[in-house]
Amino acid sequence: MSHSSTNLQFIVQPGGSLRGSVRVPGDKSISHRSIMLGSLAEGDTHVSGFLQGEDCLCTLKAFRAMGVAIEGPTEEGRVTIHGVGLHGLQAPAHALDMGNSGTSMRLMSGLMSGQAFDVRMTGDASLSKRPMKRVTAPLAEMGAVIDATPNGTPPLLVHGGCKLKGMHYDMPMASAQVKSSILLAGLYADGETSVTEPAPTRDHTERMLRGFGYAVKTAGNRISLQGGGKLTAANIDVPADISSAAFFMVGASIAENSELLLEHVGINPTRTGIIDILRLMGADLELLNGREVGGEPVADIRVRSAKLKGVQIPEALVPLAIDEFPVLFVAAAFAEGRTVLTGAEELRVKESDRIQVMADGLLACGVDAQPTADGIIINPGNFSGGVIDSHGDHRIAMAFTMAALRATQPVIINDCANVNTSFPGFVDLAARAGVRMATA
Ligand code: SPQ
Repeated sequence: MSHSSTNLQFIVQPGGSLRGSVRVPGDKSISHRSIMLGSLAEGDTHVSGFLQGEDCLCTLKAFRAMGVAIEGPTEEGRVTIHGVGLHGLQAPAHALDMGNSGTSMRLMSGLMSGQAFDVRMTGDASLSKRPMKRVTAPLAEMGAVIDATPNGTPPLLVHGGCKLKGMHYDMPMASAQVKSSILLAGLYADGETSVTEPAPTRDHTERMLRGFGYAVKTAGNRISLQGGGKLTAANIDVPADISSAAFFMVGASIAENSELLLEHVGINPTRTGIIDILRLMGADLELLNGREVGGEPVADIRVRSAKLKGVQIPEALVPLAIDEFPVLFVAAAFAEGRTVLTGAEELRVKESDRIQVMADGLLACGVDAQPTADGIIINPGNFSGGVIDSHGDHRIAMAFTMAALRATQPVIINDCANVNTSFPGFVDLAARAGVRMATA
């Protein structure tokens, strides 16, 4: 699956500008949740703009394997889910393969804890190294029984037939996946389940639960719900993923003579750290035609080339831009003055160790990048080009693709097949916008 052709290479020639209009594919976080809640709802859920990336397709196939009839996705991203209700899933005949997707594994751990049957969940080489104790430990406090490897990594065996009880969990790290996993288990628990988060994280689970008619209370940093309710089918229009748009925001900012319109981008305030940080760096970003689509704010974003400056990134913005740091480090490499990031140790447990892998890649291209325990220090200048190992991490591959726009030598990126996990069609879209790239 996602790691089968690890040798896909991006060969990106230096220079170019980004121009025209681009609509990047649908939001990954919202697409996952649309399948999960649509499957557990009563009635038919119609989704448009669904992300047909491998990660979301893993979630879709998992629910099909548990007896949910799902039509699509069509070429335009339409999916119809014939919901079976919160108690209508059936035991799958085989282990559920979550591929490269941390979101699938962690959110499903919560949901599967409430089922009557056992479920085994596996993942690829990268997912098999990611920490799962952050969800299995609090879920065990609720009464779930989940087996993992001695390191707390996948594969997981979630035992069925456990009686869950509601509880309060004070989250030690800012993680939307941990929050969502516990709240989704809470649907099956007796009484109230609540979490407090140390900093705001993406709130798509809470928004979508409410969209499906389930009461979720948010009071400051505390989010709570009562078990035993029901979900009612709803229609979901998935906006373009701001995490995918981010590559083009940075590309158009650093490449000379660029002017790019990014269409229909989700601008949920728990996701817009990339806009705030780029503006602090002096980027020219204009939000146009703001509107609300299916409970999520959306806008078109116009980006023009700008002279960027290095900044100390405010820690409060870190969880709001957590997936955008690989490409933000590229912006920093072409800015004037040093950029310092702290408070971002979570980057070390993503699809790769994004601090180390980005530092290695920047160094390979001639940039002074010093990794720290919880961040990085980037002294810009001297980006020539070079050979990058993406370590199978989609966001590393796409970040260095954009760096080539300002390189003086080609940028060759290895192990790029996993770009398909979040951004199918990236190569064609980037080439159409002005990136001089080919694959081998
Ligand atoms: O699904 P996965 O592999 O964890 O994907 C990533 C990504 O970069 O695409 C993280 F590596 O996004 C996460 C994100 O970092 C998606 C997510 C969600 O949909 O709830 C939440 C964030 O993770 P976390 O651990 O901070 O909760």
